Amino acid sequence: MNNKEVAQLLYGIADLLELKGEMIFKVVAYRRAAQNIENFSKPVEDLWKENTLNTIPGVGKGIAEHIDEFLRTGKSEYLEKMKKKMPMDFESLMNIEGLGPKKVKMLYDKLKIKTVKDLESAAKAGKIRKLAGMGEKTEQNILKGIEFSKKAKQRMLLGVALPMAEHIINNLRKLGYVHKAEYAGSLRRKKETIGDIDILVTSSQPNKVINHFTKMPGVADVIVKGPTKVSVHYNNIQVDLRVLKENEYGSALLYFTGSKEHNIELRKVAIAKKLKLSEYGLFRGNKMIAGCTEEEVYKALGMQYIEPEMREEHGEIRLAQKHSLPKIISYSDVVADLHMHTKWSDGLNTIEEMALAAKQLGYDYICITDHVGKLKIASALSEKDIDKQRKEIEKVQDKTGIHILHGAEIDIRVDGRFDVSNEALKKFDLVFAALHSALKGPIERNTQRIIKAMENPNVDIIAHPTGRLIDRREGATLDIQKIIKKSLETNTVMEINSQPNRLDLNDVNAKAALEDGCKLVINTDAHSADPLKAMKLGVAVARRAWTQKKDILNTLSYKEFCKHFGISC
Ligand code: DGT
Ligand code: CA
Ligand code: CA
Repeated sequence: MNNKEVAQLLYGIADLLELKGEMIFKVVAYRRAAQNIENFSKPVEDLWKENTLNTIPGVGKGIAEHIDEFLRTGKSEYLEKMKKKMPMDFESLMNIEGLGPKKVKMLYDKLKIKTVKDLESAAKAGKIRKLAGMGEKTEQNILKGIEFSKKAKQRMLLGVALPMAEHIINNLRKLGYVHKAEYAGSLRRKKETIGDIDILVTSSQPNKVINHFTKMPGVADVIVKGPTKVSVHYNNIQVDLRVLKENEYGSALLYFTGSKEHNIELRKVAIAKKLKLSEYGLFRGNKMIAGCTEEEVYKALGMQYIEPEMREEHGEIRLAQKHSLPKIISYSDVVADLHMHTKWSDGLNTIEEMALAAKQLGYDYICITDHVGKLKIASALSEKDIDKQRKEIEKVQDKTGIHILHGAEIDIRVDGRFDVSNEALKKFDLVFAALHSALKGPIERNTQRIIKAMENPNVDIIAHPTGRLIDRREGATLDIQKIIKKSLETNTVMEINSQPNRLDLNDVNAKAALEDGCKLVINTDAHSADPLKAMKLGVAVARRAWTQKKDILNTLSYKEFCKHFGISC
């Protein structure tokens, strides 16, 4: 069980307690413990084995007992009992955005709504708007939420699928009878969500590979099995494994990486050269002329190698034929992480712990950006603590030897103003502004909120510009062209946020910004040490947007970076 699963258990208990009408302090205690576990830098399972669960903030004896049972047995009697007593399909209803325990209870009490289907019919019949505190807009949002959850359920986040696929290929590569192993498909193209995982290996003993694979821990059931191909369910996602011969590995990797649209265009290029391209190789008549590696196939087609993240048939083939593809940013080009939180606001680690973790990842400099202002849910710092925090940052910088900038993340209110004074903002090296609430407002208002923030000379960066959460909410609709224009005019930079369910800006918006000449930054927004490792997800988005190293400001050296933002260092 990972930390997320344990946190999910406690969130579930908190929701049910709230629905039952338990005292609010009890509900809050469970949620706080869940949040801390989610962000905790060590696996809860390790602490459990060491008998030190109580070192996690907010985990007392009672909560530790629930975790113990859950880790021992894989479930919680307490939670199951409570669930059984609920008259409605509580879990599915809670998954609809905008519905919390209170609303679920009211919907049952007043309209006898038990399932998402009941909810959909009631909303469509206009019954929900008549309830106290609901209104027509809530009803519309519920319908949108139902649609969204239907779509979201079918795909998995890149950040969740990637470690699973890496685990599988590392396992397969260790087998003596497996030569090459790689993941293909949308995962290799690093799309933000993944339908299924495609794995390719080479081996002269396909039977043995397939038998080994179907017995791997995590494989729930085998969907179809053939001599060189098998599909299984692995931790809630389908995994297709194909075993290939050495000489066809490149053409198969090319084919199964896709995208389908890219493949179709490549095949046309082959046909124009009187060749035939398939997953089995590139052929002239019956003679195979390439297939062992992707590089040799592209070369034989008279073009440059195309990075997987660019294979979406967005003009990359034409450029590769002219040998004028841009050189996109590589996963090791980023030398700093500029957006992270510490115990000073809603983070879980100290400044020193974050600095040491960043140093270990090889960064030259970082920026600490705790929430500042009045945002309660983020335990924001008040203005009077800014100088104190700066002193600590200076101390940690001396001690750890990594450059640390003093930043802040501030909330853009509905009226576009901040709850922090300009005098206070001037104290920071970097100021990030971001939307955190009222994202459903009209496009004009949300666009204006960002524009107003950009116009403030103290604001340097707009964090996670749309505020979307891929699996939970759509985010603000924005007039991205207007925002791009303002970004150039005011030199305010937009962020690609690497949190697995944010990836915001997304690939499309990032590409639009770059094409107009904007610079961007890529950050993790980590709330504890471990999520600092998510940087590669943001870089993946940047690569899908055809970003070059020069477009990303946190590839600059510390000196050059400070010069760009006018920071004295
Ligand atoms: P996903 O799994 O929905 O996130 O997206 P993909 O791109 O991984 O799609 P998937 O798993 O159905 O197929 C893997 C690759 O195989 C796909 O990217 C391209 C190739 N492929 C699949 N079906 C076709 C097809 O009908 N025509 C062509 N040209 N290629 C295909
Ligand atoms: Ca796939
Ligand atoms: Ca597939």
